[in-house]
Amino acid sequence: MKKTILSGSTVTGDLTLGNYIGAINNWTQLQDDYDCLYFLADLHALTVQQDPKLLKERTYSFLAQYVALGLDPQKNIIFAQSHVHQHAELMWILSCLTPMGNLNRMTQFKEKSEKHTKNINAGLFTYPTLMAADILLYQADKVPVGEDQKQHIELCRDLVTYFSNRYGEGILKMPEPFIAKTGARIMSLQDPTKKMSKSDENEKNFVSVIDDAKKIEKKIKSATTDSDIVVKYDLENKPGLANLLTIYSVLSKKSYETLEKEYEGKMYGHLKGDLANLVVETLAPVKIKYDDLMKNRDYLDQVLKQGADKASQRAQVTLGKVYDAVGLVRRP
Ligand code: ATP
Ligand code: LTN
Repeated sequence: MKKTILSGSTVTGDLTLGNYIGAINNWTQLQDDYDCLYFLADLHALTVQQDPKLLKERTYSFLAQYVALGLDPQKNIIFAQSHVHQHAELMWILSCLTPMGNLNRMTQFKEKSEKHTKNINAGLFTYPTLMAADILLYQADKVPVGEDQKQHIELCRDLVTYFSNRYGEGILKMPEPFIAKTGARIMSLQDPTKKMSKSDENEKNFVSVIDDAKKIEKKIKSATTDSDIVVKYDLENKPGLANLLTIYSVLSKKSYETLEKEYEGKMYGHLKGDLANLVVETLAPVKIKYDDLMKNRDYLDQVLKQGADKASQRAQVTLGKVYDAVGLVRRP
């Protein structure tokens, strides 16, 4: 029996190099050896205000980005969260087990409520409980995410313990986070003390996986670095350069040491130029595939339908067990 992997991305903005390196690049590497489910977190997107038309469009766009980045719909179950109603239902049960204190500790909530001061809604606060439902419905063993999601997965693990203590062991499986050693936290290009984020209002801070070559080049070349001239991975003193070296290292599969040697005696500008070329080369085929997929709505709908059918079946098995365990009467 293959182990189960589940992950997803919130449908906001366009996927960035951070999402690719921290998450989706790892998802594609797991698709042959694991039983994988990857979803479009459209319900999560509603925690910040969305234009309804744009959200619909973006859901298709995200699906096309997933597939263009290498997720094969034949090997993985790919689906939209809102197509499987069990997510919201399990969330309710888990909400009744989630202590307010645990949610209060979530750093993402603190950051997002500082950013969206006019829309601090209950959904933004309880979002990690919905994320726990996403994971637990499919009895996932591992959840491949970037560093920023570690705390949410910890909450999910706590909820499994609370649930098992109250209603019995073996109904919900304890998941593990799966966080890559390199690239789990790609930083903003202009401010390397902040995480690269696809909903950043300054687009110079991120490279989107569907940006054109010109944009990519400009953004990488104007990334903030220090005024020194020695190419060395030093996270504390040279965070901007360290970020570029991390991107370089993951995309080229070369170690920091190898890169440092290659750039001995060369200027930062040289490295930036080469990195820009590497990013362009990596993303050019993605953009071609993406444009092609976006012209084929029928195909995208077919992927969504197939994914929703398979995911719903599995989700219902878990939800049935949970409803039973907590004492809800089965519908006669
Ligand atoms: P938003 O700005 O809308 O909050 P985001 O860029 O943080 O979006 P998510 O949808 O929250 O992206 O994340 C999707 C996946 O990408 C998650 O597994 C997350 O951990 C990972 N991820 C997000 N940003 C980064 C980053 N800068 N470096 C590495 N991984 C990241
Ligand atoms: N919260 C995640 C997206 C997400 C997720 C999940 C990731 C929602 N549900 C379940 C892994 C497993 C984020 O990246 N913002």
